Amino acid sequence: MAEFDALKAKLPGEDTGIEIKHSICAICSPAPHCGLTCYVKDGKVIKVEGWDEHPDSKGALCTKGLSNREYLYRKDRLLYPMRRTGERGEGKFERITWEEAYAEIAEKLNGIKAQYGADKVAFYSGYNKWYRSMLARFAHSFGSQSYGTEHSSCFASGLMAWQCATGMEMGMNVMTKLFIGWAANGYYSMYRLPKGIEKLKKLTGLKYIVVDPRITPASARFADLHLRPRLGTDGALALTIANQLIQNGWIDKEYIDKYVHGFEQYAESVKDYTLEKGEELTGVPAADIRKAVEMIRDAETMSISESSAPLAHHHNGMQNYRCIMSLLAITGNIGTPGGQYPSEGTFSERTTGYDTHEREFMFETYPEHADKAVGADVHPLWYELRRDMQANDLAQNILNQDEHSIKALYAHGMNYRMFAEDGKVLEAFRKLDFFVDVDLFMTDSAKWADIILPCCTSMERSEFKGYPGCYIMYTKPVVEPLGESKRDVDIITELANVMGIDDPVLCSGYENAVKYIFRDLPVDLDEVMKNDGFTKIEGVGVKSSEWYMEHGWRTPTGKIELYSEIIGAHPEWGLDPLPTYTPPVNPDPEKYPFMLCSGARMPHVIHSRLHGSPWERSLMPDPMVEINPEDCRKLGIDMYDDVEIVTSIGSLTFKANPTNTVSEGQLFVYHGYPERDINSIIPYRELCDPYSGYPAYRSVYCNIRKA
Ligand SMILES: Nc1nc2c(c(=O)[nH]1)N[C@H]1C(S)=C(S)[C@@H](COP(=O)(O)OP(=O)(O)OC[C@H]3O[C@@H](n4cnc5c(=O)[nH]c(N)nc54)[C@H](O)[C@@H]3O)O[C@H]1N2
Ligand SMILES: Nc1nc2c(c(=O)[nH]1)N[C@H]1C(S)=C(S)[C@@H](COP(=O)(O)OP(=O)(O)OC[C@H]3O[C@@H](n4cnc5c(=O)[nH]c(N)nc54)[C@H](O)[C@@H]3O)O[C@H]1N2
Ligand SMILES: [Mo]
Repeated sequence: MAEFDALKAKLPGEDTGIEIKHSICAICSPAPHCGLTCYVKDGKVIKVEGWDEHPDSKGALCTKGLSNREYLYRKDRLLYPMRRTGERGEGKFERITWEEAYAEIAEKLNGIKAQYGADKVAFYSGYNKWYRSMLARFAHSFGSQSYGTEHSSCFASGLMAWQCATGMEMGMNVMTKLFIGWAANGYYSMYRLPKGIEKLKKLTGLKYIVVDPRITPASARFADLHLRPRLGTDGALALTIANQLIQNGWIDKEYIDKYVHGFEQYAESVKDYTLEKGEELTGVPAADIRKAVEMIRDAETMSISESSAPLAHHHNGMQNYRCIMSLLAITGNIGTPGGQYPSEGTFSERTTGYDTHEREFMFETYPEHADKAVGADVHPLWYELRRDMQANDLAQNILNQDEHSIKALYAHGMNYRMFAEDGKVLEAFRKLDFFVDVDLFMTDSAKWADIILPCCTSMERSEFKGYPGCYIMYTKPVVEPLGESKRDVDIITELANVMGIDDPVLCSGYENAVKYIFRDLPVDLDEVMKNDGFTKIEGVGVKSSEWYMEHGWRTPTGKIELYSEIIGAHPEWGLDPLPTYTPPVNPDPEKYPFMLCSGARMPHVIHSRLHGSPWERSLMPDPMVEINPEDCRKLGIDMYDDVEIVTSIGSLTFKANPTNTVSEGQLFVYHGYPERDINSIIPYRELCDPYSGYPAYRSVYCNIRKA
């Protein structure tokens, strides 16, 4: 009886046969990657909870993390390599061996290389980050610049803004006196951050401004001031604040003279942004803008959060960041104590506190003389700063069917529904000579592949994982990989070997590649691999902001550039070297009086991934549109009515969710529901950001009516 109870209670021990093992959650971005405690019995995970000793997450786990067991055992997990037997997209496949799969891929990709050139093969990675340095090097060593990732829509736009300003990438600082959560609702998208902020508010009297069109848990719980601009108008708001600060002399003149480039031109360019004009452009009452200006004036130090998506997903996306960052520059808050410290991802897209040779590893075999990466012609600033393919341009490149068109696509985690106007992506898939997709699940995108390869989850593999505070860990599988699934990195290595790629470092495999990347660090990775927990690398560090302030930033002028010399050197790009504002594009204001934001985060799902987990799906089963009750009244819409959203390229039906959290004239819809694919009605090219190439997922003019 006692034994029975212990088993039912899932207690670990010899009597129950339940073992405790540790891993990390890789369902969301590399920033959290929270620690998992897995209860394992008979080779199966039977329960998952937070890992208390994890140095970063310290036992915390969100709804998504708690569903790792469901995720691992999802019914549509891919278990074997497969070859397509039916039409593309039809979903008919036959099981093949790994040897057959590799041989066929090698023959096809090497054949395309011989006939059209290596640069006619594109390499793509979806959201997942851990194998990316291997995939990038694989693409480059094969001879193609066209390696691209979900960064084509996420995170990198902000990095580009910081690159223009300082040559470094982003980094925020909550140990400040005034924090602006600009498009930030961590309660849904970064669940550990708000707890820290709540604490700091109590301990240090931190002042907090939220800039968000909606009322959110963040605005309700800790905003001292909540500014609610209309979607996509943040640039105008920032420039209005800047002009007030300049006109009133509430700026740091000494800092500007010493460290900032282009202030005179900048001040001239913002001088028409009066409070009245700011209110007209953004919808934020002039008195509220004035309040924000005074809070900035009174704050000793200031830092601003770095949204990776909501500011970027607009026609003025990258410029929105630059406008916002300019507030830090003119108030002396970049690289100074309490202000914002630009920093860089040093390993697997995390700022770990130690430098590695990762970027060198990814780019030392870059084929400079190959055809430029896809998108370089349409989005030259993207190419200049990132050197990757702008994946949003891939579909059009293929559909052009000219001498620059990509013929084959090799992808890890392709989800066509992440792209705006994604019907075009399917059209492009149809035109490809060859398409390989590596995924965990039989996704709707995998169904279009010629060969599908099964990879495994974080719980079934080993990987090196770095955390801030100079930590490194080598995780251990808690269970055997399901079926014949393998680690992404082993698939890349084994394929590179079969293909005969002339790159001994890549072909020697992941563990050796990471040793190469870590070669100058005082740490023995063989020891790290033996260790079950974390290793702290002692006596290491990266160049500090103080160092850059003294020796100059990595910009053409060595200063913090309000006027970007990189953009200024290329008038043919038609881009503005100064941070400027242009409103979202409305193809027909009569027809499209509403503004749609698609994609603000839901706490329990992430993109395409968890809609297939019954647990998570049950929390918000129906695709809904949030709409202001006053708009509902005017349109005769009730709670849960079917309503149709119409854009310039199509229409889709959702359930109405009237709520005062959104303002009149604005609609919020969530992406990721396969049966209501909002990206199928979001136009790409005419709305996108010309600087970054990002789609304007969050400022789409549209109409709404009762269905
Ligand atoms: N309308 C709208 N669209 C958006 C956004 C929005 O806000 N609104 N947001 C954009 C943003 S910010 C992002 S980041 C993108 C994200 O979009 P995607 O990158 O498409 O994200 P996911 O659907 O999470 O993951 C892609 C695929 O990776 C697979 N996968 C998971 N783990 C692994 C693994 O370890 N290895 C391999 N090989 N595959 C794996 C998943 O099963 C899935 O099929 O969407 C963008 N699209
Ligand atoms: N639970 C969960 N967590 C996630 C994800 C997920 O899908 N689910 N996705 C991950 C990914 S890929 C990303 S990129 C991040 C994104 O995470 P965040 O950058 O936090 O993005 P969101 O939650 O989409 O948006 C934050 C807030 O911005 C507001 N917003 C929308 N448009 C605008 C605008 O034009 N101006 C202003 N000022 N505010 C605006 C929204 O109302 C929302 O409340 O989250 C990551 N974390
Ligand atoms: Mo993202």
